[in-house]
Amino acid sequence: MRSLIIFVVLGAVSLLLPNSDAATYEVGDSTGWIRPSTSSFYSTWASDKTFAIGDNLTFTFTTGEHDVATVSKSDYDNCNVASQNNVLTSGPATITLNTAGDYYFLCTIAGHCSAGQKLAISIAAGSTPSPPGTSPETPSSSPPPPPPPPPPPSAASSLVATFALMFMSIAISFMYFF
Ligand SMILES: [Cu+2]
Repeated sequence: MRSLIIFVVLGAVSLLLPNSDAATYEVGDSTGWIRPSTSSFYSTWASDKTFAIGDNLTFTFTTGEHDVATVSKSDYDNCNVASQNNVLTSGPATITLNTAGDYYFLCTIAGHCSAGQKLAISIAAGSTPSPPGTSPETPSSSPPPPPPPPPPPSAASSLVATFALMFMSIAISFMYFF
């Protein structure tokens, strides 16, 4: 039972700590942002990655040969490259993923999107924002950080209670399954 309590407390604490490992992804890795030879190239590239709030996407391309437009889902699905107004035309271009949700990008140069130069990614609502300038996360070998000071009697405390309750429920369901 003691380990269960530790599990619950650590779980609640870890949710409250800022996530300091914002990642920068090179879209397409060494291939960069090009008109790919297979139309599924960028969906394959994204398929094994989990993006979080605060992460950056860097699109590496030669200015004038490609661009990066942030578009709606329907424009993404239909490769509608006309009259896009959220277009980055200078390569390389970096986009910070500041909010949870779905992101759709494409190249507006004729024929490129339909050849597969398009990228859709998704950020889960539960992913933790990463404030800039924070130090790297402490190694797991070091002792766990002290619990945070008691929060003021505000919405924050009910948030903590919600997390604790959530983890307690998870812990209880674990007890039933194992
Ligand atoms: Cu292009």
